[in-house]
Amino acid sequence: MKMVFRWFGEGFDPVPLEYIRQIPGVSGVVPMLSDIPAGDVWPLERILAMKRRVEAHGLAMEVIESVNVHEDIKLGLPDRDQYISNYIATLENLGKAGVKVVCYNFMPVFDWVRTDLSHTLDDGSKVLYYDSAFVDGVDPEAFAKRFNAGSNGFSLPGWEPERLETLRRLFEQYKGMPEEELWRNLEYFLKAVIPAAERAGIKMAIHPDDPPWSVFGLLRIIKNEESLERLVGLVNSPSNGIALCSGALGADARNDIPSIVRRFGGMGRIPFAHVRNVMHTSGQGSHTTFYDAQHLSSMGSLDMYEIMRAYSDIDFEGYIRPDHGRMIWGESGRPGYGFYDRALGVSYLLGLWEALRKGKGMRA
Ligand SMILES: [Mn+2]
Repeated sequence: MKMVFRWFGEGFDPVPLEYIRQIPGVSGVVPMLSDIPAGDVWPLERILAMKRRVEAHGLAMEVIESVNVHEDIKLGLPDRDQYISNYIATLENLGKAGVKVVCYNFMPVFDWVRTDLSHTLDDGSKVLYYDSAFVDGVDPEAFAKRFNAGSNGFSLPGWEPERLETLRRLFEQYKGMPEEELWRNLEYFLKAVIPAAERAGIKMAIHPDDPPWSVFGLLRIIKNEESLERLVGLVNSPSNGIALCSGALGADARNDIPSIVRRFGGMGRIPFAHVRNVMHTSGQGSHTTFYDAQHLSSMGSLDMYEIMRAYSDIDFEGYIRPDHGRMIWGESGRPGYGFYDRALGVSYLLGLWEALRKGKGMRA
């Protein structure tokens, strides 16, 4: 297992590489070229420059998150072939730079969705919070404005201001699309991209939809064990994998994360893991609320020991990172990506890992 840490790149992340290097046990960062729009090719020189910068800080750059999929690919529009060939060119360049895993998602229009980016807990810390009442029946454009207003000046993946202008058009385009059509568009994309990923020595890792249910009437298809089973079957290759996010899937209490880890990790289809907790604050049903909690089992609804035990049982050799952290200790930064709480998450996960490995008579 290799512990890594999300980093949005120079000028896009207030957390300096110097700080990340000081977190005990972190061997690399998971960066992206944040200024390149979805659909454009990532130039090799830019990738290599980022890699040099990361490595100059004693960190590795073997996982990229995210190379975003252009909406026209998800919509299955005629110009998707051009965007797919651009995607392949990006994978080739990333492969040349030694990248091993590329995380992506196939969520229409938006990346992850929360309704409050700065919800205060009893201890004064701020968390990402979701309340279905603010999503159901609310105009998405007004919602997006409210969302960005609470993001401390940072634009969030999938919610960039320039995308908001086309929001209404995108909603029109997805209107009435059956689930099966989105699945067909995903299959078309993977059948083209996975062979190229194999040649480039890259494992593609799909991030589950977050939350794993429909929002604003938009389709969400990567949401449970059944959909992951279908996903890995679309193209039978180790390069067609999953970025298993315990928090994204765990927002739905019906998802048994340790069992999913054992099943797909045991098949070698989890090259990358996001391990974080989530607190269900309502019954699951017509009105759902949750927040992205502290990493500890005792602070959320997921049993993190059992999740890490599942990774230990399959002798997980992939990359792992903490995920959405709280804002604590006076920090202000990118919502969900504060430095301190994610660093605490790293220490906790590594502590669980050491105990589990040594309990099995193995090295941590
Ligand atoms: Mn995640």
